[in-house]
Amino acid sequence: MNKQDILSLVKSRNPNESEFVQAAEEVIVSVWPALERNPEFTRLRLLERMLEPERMISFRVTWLDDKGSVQVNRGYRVQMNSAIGPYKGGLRFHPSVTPSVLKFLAFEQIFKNALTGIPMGGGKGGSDFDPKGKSNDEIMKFCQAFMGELARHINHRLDVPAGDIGVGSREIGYLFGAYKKIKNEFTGVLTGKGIGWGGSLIRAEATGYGLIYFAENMLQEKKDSIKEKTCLVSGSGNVAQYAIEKIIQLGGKVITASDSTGFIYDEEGITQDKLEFLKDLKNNRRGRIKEYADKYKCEYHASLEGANDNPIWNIKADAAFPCATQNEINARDAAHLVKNNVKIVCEGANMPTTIDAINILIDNGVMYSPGKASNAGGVATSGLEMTQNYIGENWTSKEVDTRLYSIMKDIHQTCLATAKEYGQPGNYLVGANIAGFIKVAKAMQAQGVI
Ligand code: NDP
Ligand code: 2IT
Repeated sequence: MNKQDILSLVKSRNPNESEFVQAAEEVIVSVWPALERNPEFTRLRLLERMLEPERMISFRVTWLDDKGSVQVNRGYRVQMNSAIGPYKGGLRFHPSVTPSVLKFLAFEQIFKNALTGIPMGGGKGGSDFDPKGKSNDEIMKFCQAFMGELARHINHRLDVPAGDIGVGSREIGYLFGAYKKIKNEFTGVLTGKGIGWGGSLIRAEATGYGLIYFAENMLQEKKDSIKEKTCLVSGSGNVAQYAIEKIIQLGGKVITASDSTGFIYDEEGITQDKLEFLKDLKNNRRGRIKEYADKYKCEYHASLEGANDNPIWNIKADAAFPCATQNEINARDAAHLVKNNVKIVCEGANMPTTIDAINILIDNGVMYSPGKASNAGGVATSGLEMTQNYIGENWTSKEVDTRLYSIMKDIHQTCLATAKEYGQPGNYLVGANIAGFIKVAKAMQAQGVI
């Protein structure tokens, strides 16, 4: 089979799954040189095997809302690949969740987890449940109903979920409590737990901090740094908040943040005080980002229904960090970034850039890194949380942060070295995909046809 045959097979096997096909195409095209160098990988059909979930669970979640009405949602867990360790990956609660979205996320997670150097396989799960506008009690009842089924399919040595969009520390608490009650055991079956009951310091910060550590490493390659750079950040959730915090700490200036209703443009820059307001707004009061613009008297732009570009990416800056969701940078947005001389686009979200947009960035010399490399700090620190749970220790913030920094540095080096080895120096997409793929492929090869 050539790469077109594999892509056609993926399309015909997964009809109407555009997100999964997109993630698959990106990987198939970029790892192809590795298959050409290793005919055994092709004979064993390793890439085709990786494209098929080992197991996919779909279940009904029924719960009672505050009015006493019955609500029905769909829950899922995609157990994608366990060649190098237990399934590991987040849970997403958002109305846009479909099998296609979770399969793309689980597929990317295989390679991301391999890059961390920690033994973790790939998985992802979630529900089409919309947490927006729900009371705390409703969130708890939903989490309990969801875990009522998921608990049968996970444990700390088999599959360890964590947070993602719509699942933060509050939801992990309710999910963990439900699991413990059902199974009558206290184990590290979820990561992102609270400090004091098995959680790791720095896990909340890890994805955003790790992203900026990665960007700093990329910039160092050009004898440059984040200091004094003007930065665009999208999103205002977990990843965006801590990306902004680390940029501030390193002397950069962040001028945007967004949510699903619009974005703010704060020309003066988001300071630590303003960030604390944003954290409280999003994590506790669960309000809209417009409140930031009202308080600090800066520009606010509401999202335009049906718009074919995203105006946040047309603001003049040196660096861009998409930290909201998939496909938030399309070809037109990429053209705007190029026109404005943006030097670096580093993905905090998973697959925020379309394939056309990635090509435009790379062809125009913008430094670009795929989420599976630059956002791996979150899952890597989840791996550190699992290790602490297994050995019964709690490491200090400094210890975890030092490990996180060194993991991001190693991933950066691995990407660069692999890209060079395959004749595409500086191409982080090729480096990340091939390095992750080879690690998993070798494990599958050693474990036989299963
Ligand atoms: P959160 O739920 O904390 O925040 C998500 C943010 O993105 C919110 O500001 C949300 O706005 C916005 N958003 C979500 N969906 C959309 C949409 N369809 N259109 C526009 N804006 C949207 O999630 P995280 O910060 O955890 O996740 C953000 C991204 O990072 C995701 O791609 C996730 O997969 C990825 N990621 C997360 C990791 C983690 O450890 N949490 C690790 C690695 C990657 P609103 O408030 O209006 O919903
Ligand atoms: O996309 C991701 O890497 C995450 N949502 C974090 C997964 C994890 O298990 O910590």
